[in-house]
Amino acid sequence: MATTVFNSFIANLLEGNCDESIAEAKKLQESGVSVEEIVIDGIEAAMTLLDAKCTVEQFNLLEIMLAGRAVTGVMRHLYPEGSVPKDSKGTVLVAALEGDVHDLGKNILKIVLTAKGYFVIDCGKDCTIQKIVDVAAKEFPMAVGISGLITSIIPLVKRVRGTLQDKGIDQVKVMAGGAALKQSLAEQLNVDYVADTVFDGAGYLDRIRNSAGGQRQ
Ligand code: B12
Repeated sequence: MATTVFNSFIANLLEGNCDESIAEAKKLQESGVSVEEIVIDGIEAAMTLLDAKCTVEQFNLLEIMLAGRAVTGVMRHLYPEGSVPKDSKGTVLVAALEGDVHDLGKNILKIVLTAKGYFVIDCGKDCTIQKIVDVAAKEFPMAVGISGLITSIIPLVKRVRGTLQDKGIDQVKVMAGGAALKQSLAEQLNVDYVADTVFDGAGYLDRIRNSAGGQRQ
């Protein structure tokens, strides 16, 4: 997809213009751009530019928060709550681990998985492994989705699956994603799958649902 199509959308996200960003997203949809492309080539690209803009010398928290609010507004437009299917394909826990306060990616994961038919329990950001274990012991999810934006949480990510298994919760798949984790291999993080995008993650869940037992990837 030619990036120029997204220029105005990205500019409005970066300016934190929520209404204008939603209007641009509508225009893109009307011109035939898919929701997936809007998320990957629009929202993710805008955040990468925001990253380049917010250097240590020029870190503007307000600017980042306003851009985050515009992203949330666009996601609510792309996936209105009424569009959620009634029958759940399975339960998925999502979390950002202790020490990681980034939650835009996790929230997008929650919205997209919900829209794709999964029942999502959001354990929040800065979430302990113990909390994930406690919730998993009660809810018997098919998978846990860890969103990681900061590399310092990698040692914690590596412990999630083993801790669940130690508690006898061994059927649950652990899936990782987010900018700090997606370059790693599943074996390096000790997880079952590393997703490049949220849609890739949803595809993995669909595949493990369809193959009884689900092969480890
Ligand atoms: C916005 C932002 C913030 C906001 C967060 C607001 C919020 N509510 O989330 C605020 C200002 C609070 C913040 C704070 C900090 N941040 Co910050 N932040 C960012 C920024 C600019 C964008 C992150 C983002 O939201 N991306 C957009 C989302 C949509 O992308 P995404 O998470 O990758 O998600 C997509 C996919 O990956 C996928 N996905 C995500 N998770 C998962 C999970 C699964 C299971 C699946 C299937 C898919 C999936 O779905 C999404 C759509 O496809 C990044 C730069 C960057 N380029 O990432 C820095 C960045 C992540 N931050 C960074 C840092 C260092 C910090 C701070 C420590 C800064 C400071 N010095 O105080 C603090 C505190 C961090 C902490 N303790 O957690 C560093 C991390 C460096 C590193 N490698 O560890 C980055 C990379 C900036 C940098 N280059 O230095 N930050």
